[in-house]
Amino acid sequence: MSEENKIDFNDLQKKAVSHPLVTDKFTADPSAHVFDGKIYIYPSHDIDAGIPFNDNGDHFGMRDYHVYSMNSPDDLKAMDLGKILDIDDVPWAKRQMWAPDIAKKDNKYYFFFPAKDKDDIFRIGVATSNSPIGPFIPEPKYIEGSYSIDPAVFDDNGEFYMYFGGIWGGQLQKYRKNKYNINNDLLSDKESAFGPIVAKMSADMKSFDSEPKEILILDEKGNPLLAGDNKRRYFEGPWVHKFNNKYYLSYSTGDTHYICYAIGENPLGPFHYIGRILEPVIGWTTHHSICEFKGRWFLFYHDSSLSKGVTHLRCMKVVEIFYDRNGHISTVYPYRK
Ligand code: FUB
Repeated sequence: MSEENKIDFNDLQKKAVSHPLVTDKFTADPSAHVFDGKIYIYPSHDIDAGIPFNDNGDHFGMRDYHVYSMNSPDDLKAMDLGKILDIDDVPWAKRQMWAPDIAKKDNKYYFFFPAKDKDDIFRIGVATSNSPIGPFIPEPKYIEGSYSIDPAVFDDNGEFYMYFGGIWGGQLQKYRKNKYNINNDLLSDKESAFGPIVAKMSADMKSFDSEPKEILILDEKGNPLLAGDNKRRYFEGPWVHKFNNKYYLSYSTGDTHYICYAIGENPLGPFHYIGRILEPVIGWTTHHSICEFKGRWFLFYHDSSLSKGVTHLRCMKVVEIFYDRNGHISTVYPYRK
């Protein structure tokens, strides 16, 4: 949905299946986790950096991160527990702190975040804390071999995998087999689409233990989704969770504005495309995480309803999701008819 001027936002609020969890700041890309029985959310902190819209996403000029908590996803708001990281504290980062994630290992918390380095190349950094609310101390350098955006770190029984990557502004199209070339670009419609990249994390969670590898997402015939299949192919915002012993990879389709998912037997893939989790929201981007709380499952996502449709001023929301007997997730329609 991008016809911002034609939308009746009051009517939309009435029809929305969920409401902004935070109203005094703009928040987006919520990564939700349960630590010690409590929900913690790590979103992007959207600001108006005064930069006009372009396809590189330069208008997403974020400079810091806050952490939020909820006692229950049924609560109507999330509590701001304060700032946990500022771009001025990260020696390698120049601009654009985009969608982050966090992982807990051995009672330490590792906060992962993308930002552009001094050469305007997206990299992924890590900051460490003894508490989910910080203070987080950033490493002086970005994770070696990291690139592009949207890190999501999945804990598979003590083995940690980072999924990352996004095309267009996320720069993934500039890479082939982990190598950057400024002349590389988007693939033609009949080529296999870019997949998210996965790397196993080392024991100290500050480096990759394996060469990053591209994940395959297969269609119903077992063929890779094609780059021209915009309604199903990967664009950005990967998230992996496990349900009934299967791995679910969910992601945004970017320019077609869906959150879709695929199921696999292995955290490294391949994954088989299943369908949509979330239909388009108000605003250009859609980005999510999935989190289990007390036996129920929740989709954390965002839309631009709080800013009345401004693409880069978003608000995070949460809605319960349900699986059918085949383990398929029912599609969420964010606004009732
Ligand atoms: O928030 C900036 C970017 O917008 C994220 O990294 C993408 O996933 C999209 O939500």
